Amino acid sequence: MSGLFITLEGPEGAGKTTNREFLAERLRTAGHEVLLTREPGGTPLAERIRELLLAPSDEPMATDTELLLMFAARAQHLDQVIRPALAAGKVVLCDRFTDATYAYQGGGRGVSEARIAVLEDFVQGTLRPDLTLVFDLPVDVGLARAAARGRLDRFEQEGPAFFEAVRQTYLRRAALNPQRYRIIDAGQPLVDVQRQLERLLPELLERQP
Ligand code: Z5A
Repeated sequence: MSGLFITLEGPEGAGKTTNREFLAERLRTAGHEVLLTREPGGTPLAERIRELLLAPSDEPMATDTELLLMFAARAQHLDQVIRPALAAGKVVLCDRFTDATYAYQGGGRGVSEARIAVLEDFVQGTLRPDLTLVFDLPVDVGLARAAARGRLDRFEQEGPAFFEAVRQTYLRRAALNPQRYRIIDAGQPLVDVQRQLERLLPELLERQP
């Protein structure tokens, strides 16, 4: 694979969606072909799985069903979008990936890391992101931002303890592998968050294929 695989992660309302266009634009300006995508989703079929995952429902979704649907959507996304783009030498900028599974299904729902790792190896083989930006912010700030947007999806209906576990899982994973992760202080005003991203750009560009 000759491209570069960058993932954007973080708890609820951290600003990944707000900032991904900003990053993509900067990378394009520097002359690189950027593919912007997201999980769960990124292909028509995977977006249909996303709808199943996010829609509130009277029938509780079993934890293993949720876990397997995440990886089913990911398998499709990898096959149709991510691997071909990396093979073509593109920069793939992906809003959430398998770190979200460790954070939400692992930290949040209590699935063991070992169980997730089995599926990660099965679906991804050896493919891992080259760089992961973790947009970090206090849970109450993120939840207030999400609530201000209106109707809550199935995950957003969880309580603060769930999101605190999600946040701590991201921070722990980042601390264990500082080579791959960069923490962005996403609790700051947007202009300051983007200043932090600007400062990271030379490093991102250095890693370019
Ligand atoms: N999920 C999972 O469980 N397991 C997995 O493996 C994967 C995902 C891949 C959908 O993800 C859900 O899937 C997600 C985890 C689960 N559920 N949750 N929760 P998603 O990424 O599509 O949904 P999301 O995390 O809910 O995205 P989000 O809440 O939209 O967060 P965001 O993209 O990081 O934030 P945003 O939309 O850019 O910003 C939120 C609001 O804050 C918005 O009104 C902005 O204008 C505002 N904002 C952004 N930055 C700032 C600053 N700096 N100051 C003030 N206001 C700001």
